[in-house]
Amino acid sequence: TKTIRDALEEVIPAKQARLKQLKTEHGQTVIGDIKVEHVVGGMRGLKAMLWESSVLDPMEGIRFHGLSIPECQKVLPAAPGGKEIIAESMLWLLMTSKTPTEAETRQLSRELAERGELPEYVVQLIDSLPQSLHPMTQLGMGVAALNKESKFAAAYERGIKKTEYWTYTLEDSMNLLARLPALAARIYRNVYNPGKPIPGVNKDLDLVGNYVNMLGYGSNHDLTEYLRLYIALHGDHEGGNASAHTAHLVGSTLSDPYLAYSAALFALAGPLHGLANQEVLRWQLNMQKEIGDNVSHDDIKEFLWRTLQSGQVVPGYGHGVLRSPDPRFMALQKFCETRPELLKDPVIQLVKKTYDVAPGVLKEHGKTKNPYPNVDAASGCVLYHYGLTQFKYYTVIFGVSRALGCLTQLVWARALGLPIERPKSLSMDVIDTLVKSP
Ligand code: AMX
Repeated sequence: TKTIRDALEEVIPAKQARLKQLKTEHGQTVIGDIKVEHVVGGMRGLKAMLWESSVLDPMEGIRFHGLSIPECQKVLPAAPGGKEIIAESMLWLLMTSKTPTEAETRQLSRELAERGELPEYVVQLIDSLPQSLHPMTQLGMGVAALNKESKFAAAYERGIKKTEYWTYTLEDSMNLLARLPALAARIYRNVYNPGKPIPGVNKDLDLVGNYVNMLGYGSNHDLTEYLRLYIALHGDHEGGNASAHTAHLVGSTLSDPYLAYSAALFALAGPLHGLANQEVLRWQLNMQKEIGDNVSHDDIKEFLWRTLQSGQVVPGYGHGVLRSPDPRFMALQKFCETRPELLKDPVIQLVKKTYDVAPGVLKEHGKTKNPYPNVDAASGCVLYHYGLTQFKYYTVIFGVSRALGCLTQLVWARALGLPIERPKSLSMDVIDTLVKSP
């Protein structure tokens, strides 16, 4: 059976040739304008970055190498005994642009499991951190510390050719992906269940199967399936979002994948980005506390207006690119619809009812360009239902997932020889001069 490395090796030459052709034939072709609003508006909409593994359409949402979420759900292999996409089949698709076979997926699961134990010094580091340190800070620190093991950094120090960069980047990426579950599970154990034994990595389980097992929920098949789907869906969301862009920027300095991904995690830890999923649940539970369970749509509307009038954002709604309901939100809702016990859960019902009215309220409020839910509006309530109630931990799960896309890009950035990122900044004086005589 082909390994992911074999599969990558097969597709790299054609992509390298394609990029070379693009550069020589179209290096000077104009594909967009730069306006002052881009410079002062967070570069929203500016087409300025190469990212192969996924493309986000404002209306349709994400496609992974051209495949929509429902298409991925049809073609990507699940775990034995499961139905949902798993991290390995998504990783294979992102890395190679090909759909893996069942055998390739199983082999990748085994390869990751074999690399999955944490080095002792990282265990000690994590165990030494205060219990009250935010789980995301701990995750970022643990990932950064793993760079002691970096094959890329060691090879670079030895002196390697540019054409070899990607192979060491891949090696680091595989080790990092493999170790994220043990790292993230250790953080969960230390913060919420100190002293509880953590099972070792089971070589026969998939990455998320192992993660859930180490979190202490291995006997819950539905939660395992939910997290498989969640982690596959959060894996990649094109390149411009803050975490992906950070990984790409930091990686472009030839900083190793551990350092690059650690930086990405600290971008993910912001409330406008990944931390939104913790914020959503906190907000929905406040809503429940204030207005109760069996509430009318009007009660929710009122609560929404109170949030907006106090100057806060409605967490889980709006998006930098999307202009329609996020298909990841829809896929997670669908997961609930097939399980009657989830539909009966008061918090899940509240999330659904909020979705019925929030777009209308946000449209009337008139500020956000996208009044629809993003993935975070739905992701936390199901975890909460299954007993994973510590919502400060939720972004860590997102962080385990987003490595799929960020690390894929790092491998490709090195395979394609992409340069250090260095956009031009302007002062207001310079902008003034430019607008007077463009
Ligand atoms: N509630 C209230 N106001 C909102 C809003 C929301 N959910 N979303 C956007 N707005 C406001 C903005 O704050 C901005 O107000 P301002 O003019 O006073 O600064 C105005 O609407 C225009 O913003 P925008 O162009 O529509 O959005 P953006 O691209 O600047 O920001 C995002 C996108 C996601 C940060 C924003 O929609 C937001 O803050 N949403 C809530 C937090 C959230 O759910 N984040 C998760 C995003 C997905 C993810 O990364 N995991």
